[in-house]
Amino acid sequence: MDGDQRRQAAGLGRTRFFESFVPTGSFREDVIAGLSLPQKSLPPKYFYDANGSRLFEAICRLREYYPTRSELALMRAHLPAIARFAGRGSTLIEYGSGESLKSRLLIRALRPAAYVPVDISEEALQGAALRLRREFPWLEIRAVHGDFSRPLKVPMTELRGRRVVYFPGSTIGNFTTEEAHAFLRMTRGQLGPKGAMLVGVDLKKDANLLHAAYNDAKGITAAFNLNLLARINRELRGRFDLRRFRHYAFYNAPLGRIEMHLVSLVRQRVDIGAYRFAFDAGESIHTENSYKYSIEDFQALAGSAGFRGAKVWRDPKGLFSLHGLIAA
Ligand code: SAH
Ligand code: AVI
Repeated sequence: MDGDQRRQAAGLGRTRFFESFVPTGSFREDVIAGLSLPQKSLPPKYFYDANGSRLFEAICRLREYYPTRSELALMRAHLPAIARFAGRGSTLIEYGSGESLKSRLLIRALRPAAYVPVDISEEALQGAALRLRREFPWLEIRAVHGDFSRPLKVPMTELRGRRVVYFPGSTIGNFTTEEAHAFLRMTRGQLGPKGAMLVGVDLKKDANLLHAAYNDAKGITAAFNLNLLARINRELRGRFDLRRFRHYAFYNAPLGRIEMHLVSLVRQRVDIGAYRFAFDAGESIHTENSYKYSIEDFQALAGSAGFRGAKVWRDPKGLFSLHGLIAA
């Protein structure tokens, strides 16, 4: 989005933008800290700069990446029941809204009093808000640029109706179990006693299907993973040579998660500003986990965070689930 479009977006009648606290220094600090660990690792939230968000949108349209298609099929198949559960006229808060693709279906069915998309990617958030504004001119939109892995202020004053938190895409799978628990507890507090939550959760399945979804033939997932190094080069004066790293993703069955890594193809040193990091040939940077749940495991996790699983919907092929949670 260029400057003109941005100004246009900021001035859109019922659309308002809010800056939550996204500390600018933390990218550098997290990268230096993560690359200093014995198993080098980087937080997946840093995938999503403008380029990373575009690559993720391309992943969602890949033949091999079944989660988006499955969740959309699930929503279409069960929309009336999902809408009854969430309730018309509520305030719909979406964490990790990205391009707000699935939310369109909900917005049409719920006619919420307001829609509050929250995302770390300013570009994705602004682009989505512009498109939603055109499609739903009656809708009050409060777009929040912020990081939901930290305590986050959501502008809720004067908002009417029941609060419904929507967390689709199995973004919850990118958290460890402890992080997912903390996140669910935070949202439980925001909802109040009458609120509800809708969480999209990817299910355990044949490891070959999982493997294909994270190792697509066109190499878009590889480009998405490698963009993290390109981002470090762009923003932190990094000197990664992307040709010397390779995307590696596999299903870690005992831990029930896809792991994404960037593997150094040679022994090398890489400078990032004033810091220098050594890599052995074959050494990796762990960039993402994507946990896959059984229905029972996820319900138990939600239960431990103060929710009761009131409804579960699955797509026709049984690949993906949507959980309707209410306060226990
Ligand atoms: N909800 C969409 C997008 C899922 S991708 C869907 O279901 O298709 C994950 C989204 O979460 C991205 O848009 C990314 O920018 C955002 N995100 C990831 N980590 C985040 C964080 N810590 N805080 C806020 N947004 C985050
Ligand atoms: C956003 N998140 C749920 C995606 C996932 O499947 O874990 C991110 C992704 N990583 C590789 N492909 C897609």
